[in-house]
Amino acid sequence: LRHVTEVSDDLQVQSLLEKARKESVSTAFDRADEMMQCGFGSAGVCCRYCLEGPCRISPNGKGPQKGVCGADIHQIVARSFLNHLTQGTSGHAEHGREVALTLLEAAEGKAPFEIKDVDKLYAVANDLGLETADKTVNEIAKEVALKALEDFQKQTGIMNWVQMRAHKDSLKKWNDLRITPVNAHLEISKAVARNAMGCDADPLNLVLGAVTMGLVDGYAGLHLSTDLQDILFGTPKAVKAKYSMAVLDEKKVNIAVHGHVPMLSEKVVEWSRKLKPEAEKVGAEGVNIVGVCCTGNELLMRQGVSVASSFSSQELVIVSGALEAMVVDIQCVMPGIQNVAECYHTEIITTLPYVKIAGATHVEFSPEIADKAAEEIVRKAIKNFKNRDPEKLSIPKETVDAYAGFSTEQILEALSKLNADDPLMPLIDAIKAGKIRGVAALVGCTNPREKQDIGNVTVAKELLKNNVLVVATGCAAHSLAKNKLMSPEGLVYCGDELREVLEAIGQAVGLPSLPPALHMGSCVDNSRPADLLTALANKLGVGIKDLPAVGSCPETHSPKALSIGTFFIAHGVDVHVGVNPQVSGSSVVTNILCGDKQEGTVTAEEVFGGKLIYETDHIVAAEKLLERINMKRAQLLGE
Ligand code: NFS
Ligand code: SF4
Repeated sequence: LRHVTEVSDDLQVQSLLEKARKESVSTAFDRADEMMQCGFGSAGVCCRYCLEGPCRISPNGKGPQKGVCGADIHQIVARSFLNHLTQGTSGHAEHGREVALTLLEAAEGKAPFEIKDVDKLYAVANDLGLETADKTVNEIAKEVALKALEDFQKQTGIMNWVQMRAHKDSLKKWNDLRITPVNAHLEISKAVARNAMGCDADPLNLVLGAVTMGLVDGYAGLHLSTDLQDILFGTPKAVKAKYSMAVLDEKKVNIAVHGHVPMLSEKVVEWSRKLKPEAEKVGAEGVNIVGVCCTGNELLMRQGVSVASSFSSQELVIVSGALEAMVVDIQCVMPGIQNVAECYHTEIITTLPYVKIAGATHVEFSPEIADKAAEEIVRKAIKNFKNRDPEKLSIPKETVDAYAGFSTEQILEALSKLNADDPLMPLIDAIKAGKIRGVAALVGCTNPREKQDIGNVTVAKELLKNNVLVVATGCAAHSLAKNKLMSPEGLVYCGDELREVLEAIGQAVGLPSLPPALHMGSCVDNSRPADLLTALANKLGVGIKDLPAVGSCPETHSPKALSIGTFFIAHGVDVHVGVNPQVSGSSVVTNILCGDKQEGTVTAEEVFGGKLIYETDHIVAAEKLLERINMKRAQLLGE
């Protein structure tokens, strides 16, 4: 097993992992050491798509070079890649669909949610081309919800959210390539079908299919979810919150909300406040909600709820011995949490009919019964408080302050203090003058095989030092926050010129400064950086591919990150991944995704203007991203 200092950069995580090991509790970090990674799978060269197989092809040329059906290594790798993308995309599409249904039920008075951001509702309705005059808020909300659901139903045309949100140059490119999605379910189903034995066997065509998945993810997943969640729960505004395992409170009933969709967790927060008197009756001072993964990000952005853990250390929240319940919905929920919970008093509560864990408690959640379910969950946690074992209690001490809540709307509002008529201008001026060299989105996860936080933080610091504006989402944002990159304290890591810009904007809105990294939300909120880039490109009259903008995903574990990354590449944005994307077995697929412009070959860079950069050395990765930023600056500004 790795020494705890090799597992995470976070001292609290290290000490909790030590505790887990002492108590003989298995966690993902240790299982990662015990589980050998299969060389064939790592290269993407094994196929289990039919019962003639499984077939695997050795990239070193030894052994059979074709599967039983005749598929070669490139065809197999391309299908594996499309399969990953389909996985990732379907998660986000389900997320979007669930939110759309909730909005519909809320608008019809069937679910106990209200429209919190009426302005955003009107803005989205207008963008969709809906008539709003003489209609009530609920009538408009219902029409918006139905438009969203069309993106899972229509059989011709293109998705409403693509039409509404895509930059026109990008959309033209996708239409020319005939890869623009019609509806999310149709495309996901088609992707599964084309990947089956005896179907699509053209690596380039399969990769283009993967790009369609990226677009489904980007619009039916990211944009649709963000828009509708903002309408239902409010568009985030700058908010101060606390990070680290130390946000657990010894004196309170602790509930961790884990997963992705904010419907349930928003209600759990509401009921934790309502049931405070009951918590007091069992000797606690109240109920403390802490976030894990992206549900944590959603609550942080809108409610300022503290965040305990990112993905890879989720089990260690339980090892603190201080957690009465962990309530989960979908995605990134390790089955391992149940085994860990059985070693402590924590109750794992699953909530959706299609995401259950053997041994866990199940409290079914659906929008109509949101209040009843949330009340029952909080009551269970309160009841469990008496079972806490003081002997097993170990809550780390220090929390870190961080600012979050930087929706595109919030960023524009801050910029409008510098230029009320044209809020984007101060940003564009700073980019043109080189005070901001470019924009980087630090996104994605933490991965138990990687040393936690170090990749996310190293890449971010290198970019900041070189005056690149950093925005962050997902679990990567968590790494940055814990390392003070989301508070003015972290300004020391910025180049002088970037620091001046951040201070000027911050002071205009009454803060000492903007933080070095702007927290834009959960992974579905990667729509927000995309919106910001679209606005910048429109203002400059160029395509998104022409902007000095990059994405970086140093520590991902999730196929969702690959589909989000592909969404950005389809816009011509270069995307770095620090973890093996499992395509190395095919020189053809690798060249399409990562290759340079080269005559006679088709590469993402040539077609879209951006490529995939796979680099495990964090410093080198940052250098490569800077190089790309400088190249795009040279083309855009003639530098
Ligand atoms: Ni994104 Fe968020 Fe975290 Fe990765 Fe998982 S929680 S949706 S996939 S691990 S950032
Ligand atoms: Fe083998 Fe072809 Fe079947 Fe895959 S689809 S398992 S390569 S025979």
